Amino acid sequence: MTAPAELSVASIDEHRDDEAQARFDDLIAKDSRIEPRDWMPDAYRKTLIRQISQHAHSEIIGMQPESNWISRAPSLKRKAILMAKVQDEAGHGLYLYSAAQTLGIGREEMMQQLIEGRARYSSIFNYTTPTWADMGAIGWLVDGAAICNQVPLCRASYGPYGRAMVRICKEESFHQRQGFEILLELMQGTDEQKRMAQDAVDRWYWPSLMMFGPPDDESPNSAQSMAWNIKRFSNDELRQRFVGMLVPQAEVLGVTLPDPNLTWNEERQAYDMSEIDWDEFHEVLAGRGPANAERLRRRREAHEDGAWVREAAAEYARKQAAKAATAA
Ligand code: BYC
Repeated sequence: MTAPAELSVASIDEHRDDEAQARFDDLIAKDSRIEPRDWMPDAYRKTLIRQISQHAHSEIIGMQPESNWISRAPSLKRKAILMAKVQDEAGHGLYLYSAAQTLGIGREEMMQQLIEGRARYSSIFNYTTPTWADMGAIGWLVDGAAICNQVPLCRASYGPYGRAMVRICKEESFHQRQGFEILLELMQGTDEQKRMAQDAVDRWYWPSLMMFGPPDDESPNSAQSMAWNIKRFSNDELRQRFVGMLVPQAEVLGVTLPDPNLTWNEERQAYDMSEIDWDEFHEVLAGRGPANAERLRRRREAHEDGAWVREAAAEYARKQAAKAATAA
């Protein structure tokens, strides 16, 4: 059927957009997946690029606080486990950069945004790791918070993101258990080891709660991301769930969670807790955390050190393509 003569090209395009939007809305309403081949609103694409690239950067920057301890881990076994964990984080970064690339952004562009300090990554990785117990606290608290936040993301409406999250979550559960086990061993050790474990928990507890993002009434992206089935629970809901998970685990470990107001509220069926220091959170986001400058400096250095690998890979790919073209 031909379009009536009086319809302009612009109105035909508008009609096509309306149809595409209706298809998109229908997929979201049915809780189905949006795939790279599907039409999607620009704002949905931008939101995903923002969240997935920030997530990828977090994984890559997140390698630093732990790799710092590989050479000093207390035994060969601990060294091997920590090396494997840090390698897993690199893998997570790569799945996530690949997922973001399906939305039309290049890897190089994302990397530039990161090393030029124009991209966000999780606030948690701007804290320092002065003792071995920090490896336990990162595994237990940071990976624990990551699992809480990321298990619902396995059902995110964007297919490549949700699928990447499935594997990432499996690996994160192992990471969380290894952190718990490091702390358990320290808590069964000497008084000094117990003090070291408690000190690490004291330093990482509040920053790990900040990983879930600002409170719901100050979270500009949540409502739209939830309407698009990217986020399934609000920042505060997940934070609350995380605290509920930690309390019994802290009892098993024998550590104290550093919040004097942490009490079970029978009526709400949830824990009451002290107010988080949001000024600290905003300082870290503004680049003024304890290790922001160091993390970016190290990332830039690693990027420059890796230039020859990227050049060699590109040259190899060029030669292979030339060979294939000659053969054809
Ligand atoms: N740190 O409207 P909101 C790991 C930003 S890696 C920094 O609530 P949204 C691991 C937020 O980006 C774990 N920035 O945002 C790796 C937004 O800024 P813009 C990383 C934060 O997106 C190695 C603004 O604040 N996990 O586990 O709806 C070793 C307003 O926030 C933070 C992920 O990336 C923060 N903590 O919700 C070990 C999970 N919080 O972009 C472990 C995926 C908020 O508007 N991401 N901001 O300028 C998410 O689930 C969501 O993006 C968030 C924030 C819950 C983090």
